[in-house]
Amino acid sequence: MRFGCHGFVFSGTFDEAGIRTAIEGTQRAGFDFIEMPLMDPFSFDEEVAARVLEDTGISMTASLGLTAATDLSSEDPAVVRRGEELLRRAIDIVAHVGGTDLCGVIYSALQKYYCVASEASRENSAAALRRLGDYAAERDVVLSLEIVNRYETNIMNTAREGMRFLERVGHDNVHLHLDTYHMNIEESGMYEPVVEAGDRLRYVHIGESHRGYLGSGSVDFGSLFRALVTSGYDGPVVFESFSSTVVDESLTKSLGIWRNLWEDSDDLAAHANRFVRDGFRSAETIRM
Ligand code: FUD
Repeated sequence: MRFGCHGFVFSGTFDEAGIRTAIEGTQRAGFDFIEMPLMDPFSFDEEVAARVLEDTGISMTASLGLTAATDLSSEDPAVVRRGEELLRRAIDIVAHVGGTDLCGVIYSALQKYYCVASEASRENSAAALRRLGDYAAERDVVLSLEIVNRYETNIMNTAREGMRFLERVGHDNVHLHLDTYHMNIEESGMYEPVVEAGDRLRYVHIGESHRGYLGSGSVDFGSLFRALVTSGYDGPVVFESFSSTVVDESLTKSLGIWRNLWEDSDDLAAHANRFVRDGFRSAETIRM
């Protein structure tokens, strides 16, 4: 199992200084890799990232949430085209730094919708993901669709709905990404969704119910760790947390990050690294 940390734990900006801050912080906390948020991949300097990754011995995955202007599930073909262009750029960055995964809300905008997703929306998103699945596979990058709660997409909110959407996509390079923060809102428990996703589960986010310190909220991590160990999951596991201390213009608004849940990124991340590794170790011991 590989353990990683989301870049927003350390920085809200990803210019040269922000990239360095995020990667070095991730290394200091003891993680194996960083999940780099690529909300604006066109302004991201992959040469800088490659250099800092090499210096620190840390590897990189990436994630993003699309916006209304790049929504793959839009009924406007021009918007879908812009979304595909942005995602191809993100895939190129991941491939350039030798990464293997791009995940997140890469099938719709990361925002509240005010209507049920139409058949055309679902179909546009699925068709675009089939094309992107090919593009990513040619570059040895795997795509995973993050299941988020009802206030952040209208395409799917549970692992079961995610599996149905994957069937529609029908591409073996497009998988599921589960996140405990969202599961805690939408699922009936932490165990079943992992079983339902089976071998299509490729990426896991570990986040608390309030997105702060692990263990200080209401997420049942014990069941989640047991489910992952029992199912033989061996993909990336990433700590994700948000506080008003670290601000990204668009994400802060779309995720409603108004509260200050922590100020010390180093302490938060080191605690999370221990929490997740210990959690998996005890789940493995129980299994033996
Ligand atoms: C959004 C979320 C995140 C998001 C990612 C983008 O609620 O959970 O995982 O997709 O932070 O980098």
